[in-house]
Amino acid sequence: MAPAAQTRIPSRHVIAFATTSWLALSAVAVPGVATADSVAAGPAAVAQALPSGMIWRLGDMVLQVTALRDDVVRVRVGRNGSLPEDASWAVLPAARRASVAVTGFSTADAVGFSTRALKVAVSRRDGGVTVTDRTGRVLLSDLDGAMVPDRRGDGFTMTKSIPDDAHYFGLGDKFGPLDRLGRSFVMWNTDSYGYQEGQDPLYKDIPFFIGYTKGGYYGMFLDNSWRTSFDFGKTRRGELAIGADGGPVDYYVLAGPDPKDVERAYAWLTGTPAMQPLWTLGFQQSRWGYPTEKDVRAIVARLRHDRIPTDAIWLDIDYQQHYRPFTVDAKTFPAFGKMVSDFTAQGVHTVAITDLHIADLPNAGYAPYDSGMAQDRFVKTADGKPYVAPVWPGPTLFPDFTQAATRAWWGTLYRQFYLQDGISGFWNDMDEPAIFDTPTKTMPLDNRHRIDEPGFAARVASHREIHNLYGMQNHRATYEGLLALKPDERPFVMTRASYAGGQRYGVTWTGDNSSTWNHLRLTIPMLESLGLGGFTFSGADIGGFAGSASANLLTKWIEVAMFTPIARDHSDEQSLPQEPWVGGTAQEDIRRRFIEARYRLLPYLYTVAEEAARTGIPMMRPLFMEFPAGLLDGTPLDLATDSQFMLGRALMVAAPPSPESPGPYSVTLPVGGWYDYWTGKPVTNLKPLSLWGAGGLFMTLKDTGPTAPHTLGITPRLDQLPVFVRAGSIIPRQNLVQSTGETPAGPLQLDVYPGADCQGSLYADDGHSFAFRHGAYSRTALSCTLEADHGVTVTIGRPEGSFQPWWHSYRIVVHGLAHAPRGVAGATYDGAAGSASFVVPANGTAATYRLR
Ligand code: MIG
Repeated sequence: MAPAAQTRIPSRHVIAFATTSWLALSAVAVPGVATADSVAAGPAAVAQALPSGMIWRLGDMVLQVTALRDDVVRVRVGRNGSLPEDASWAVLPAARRASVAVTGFSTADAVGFSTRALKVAVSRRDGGVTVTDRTGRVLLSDLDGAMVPDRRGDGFTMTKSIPDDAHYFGLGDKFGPLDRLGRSFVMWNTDSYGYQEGQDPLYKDIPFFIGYTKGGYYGMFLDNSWRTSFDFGKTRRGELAIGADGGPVDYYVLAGPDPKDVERAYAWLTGTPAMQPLWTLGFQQSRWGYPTEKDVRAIVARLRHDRIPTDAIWLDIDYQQHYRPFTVDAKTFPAFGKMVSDFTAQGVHTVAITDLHIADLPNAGYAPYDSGMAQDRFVKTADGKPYVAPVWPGPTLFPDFTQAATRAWWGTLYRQFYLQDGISGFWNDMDEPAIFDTPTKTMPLDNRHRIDEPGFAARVASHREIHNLYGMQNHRATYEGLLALKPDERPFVMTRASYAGGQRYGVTWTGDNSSTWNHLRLTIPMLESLGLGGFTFSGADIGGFAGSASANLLTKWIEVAMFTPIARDHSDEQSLPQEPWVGGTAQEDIRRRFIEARYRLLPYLYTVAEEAARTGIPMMRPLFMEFPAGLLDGTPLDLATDSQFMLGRALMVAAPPSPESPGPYSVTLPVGGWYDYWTGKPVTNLKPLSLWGAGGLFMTLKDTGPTAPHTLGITPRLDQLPVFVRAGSIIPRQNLVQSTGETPAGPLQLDVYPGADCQGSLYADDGHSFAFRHGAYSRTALSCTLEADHGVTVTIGRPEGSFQPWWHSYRIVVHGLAHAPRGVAGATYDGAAGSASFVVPANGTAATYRLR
């Protein structure tokens, strides 16, 4: 669905354009610079060779290609003889300024350069850019006309070729299959209550995708905040059309070919996700429609009474006076601060919603209005008046978050809640921004935002440019405001809208999903896609927001969600109750068991979370990220199943592809061997992998050896969720606690699943401060070796870092043992489980244990 303003110009016009304007070029040799093409002949020439790339002048168009690193190139196109403003809300300044030396080349057809990982060729004929990797694999290649100017406006469309075997992943919170091939998407942050499959656009703008072709992966990030569109061969087969209503042609190509390298490079460009406090990995309970303090207290009391491990209770707009942010309704919440501290005493953190809606309330003593007005902090209309529109509080003003001073002012509004009342985290909703009573659901496009941001000229920008950034800057203002108030605490802020790079400010969720089985199913690719775009700390409302979940749906949803990064049960004001006990004790028992499973897994979850925050590799991963070799010919495994996902390197969750169906399904088991997470036993009864297409069975993999993926037949049960452990993993676990604030009793458990390349990691820190940045963490490398005599050697490395974790001993449980092992004193063998366990001290030294 391409917006009208960016109609693609037919290619005959492109050719006409090329033969008129582009012929009139002249070569400009720059003294002192090793010119890639100083003797350029032909219609187009390098105007300037840079040590890290080149600049072309093509009539009034300018094309700059720069190598920021060997594996990251940036392409910019400007008009009217100049390049666009070199500024970004997403890309970190240090990344934008980075450069690496290139080697220029010149042929009869093209000029360009290569780095150690990439080659960029600009066609002499039409300026088309082709990016190739080291092996000659074409990653992105312009179809005729590098960047086709849309003469009807300020927009552009670029068209790149789609290789026959291509697939595309990413773009954030889109709601459909993981593979974007054959679909098109619009980036325009939109309040989308009760959205359904295929509905687009949704809440966030993350214009970054990972492409697959010829056995490898690469990344492409279009840094343009305007309304943009991505058409992956939907309108025209074989054509990837990327367009925008305005703003710069400014994009980055990330070499890969390993998808983890792409993720690391994207994090280098746009930042790693903000490390979250440990408690945010616990179970969180929320609802719109806990109308009084009494109701909220009753929910917390029941959670504790029913022994549902819980770390957070959320307060939606109900607690506010007339829905005015930063107020409390003293009638319905008479002892607000006391309530929060009572919850804290029970190990329950309070998270409060604080929408950006500053009520238009002159002379009423509403401090956010008074100080905001006095300081001129609000977005203006085209004719320069503060813009007022209806949202929750009624007539509302909108903070001008693209100004540093406005963000600083916004941050001060949290003082009472954060410093006095003891609220642990905040929720920024409606920041697309959503506006009531207007068909566009948002502000007039000519509203005026003031930009005050390093790299950008101080200028006034239209809402067209700022719309997709507004939520990100709201999120940032809150994050930075909390940091200013408590500089050594990791802020917890969840936003609904954002833009690329917003992961630096924390958490997001998938908005107003619905209580349907299809939503549960598609939550998996949606969260995976958010993770690919940096937003690894994401969740979907457990049970669904709009509508009412059946007891079975809620149960299955809790099961799956316990293996996703943020696990929050939330529902609409109109929905039937959706807490873990709804539907009776049989259901509650199943749900509790899964919530407990998550709490036992916390040492692993936290280790994976820290890895994500340090490297950018998401917690929740498509199979292709761990098994890039894919199917026979390299095809991503996820095409065979997008209801399976990896949580970290070691765990694979195989949610049912049709969760409402009682029918059996098959799970794809990638190469290497698997254990059942629940029993600890090796998975047997594997079958050769059969691939099904639209027309039925189209291929059965004949190779049944260990180098081929297999399938396993599953008969679904309400009380079970298949989870598998990759052979060659060590998973840290702990004894059950009711909240992350509680210290587990007994040793830390290391579950060893022997197999090839056996490894694991164990990370801990204080769970809430930034002391880990200065060495106050503990990271232990774990490994195991499967010996020729079927013995197993387990090695625990010497912990790195100065933090003293809570455990003093390890219980090592080695799975997959056919016989009682010898070699370790005091080991007990469980013949039925096929596992041996023994307890050893955790005394800060390295140790090796040999089981024979
Ligand atoms: O207009 O605050 O997505 O989670 O419960 C609805 C009330 C506003 C939308 C959020 C939802 C939240 C609700 N909000």
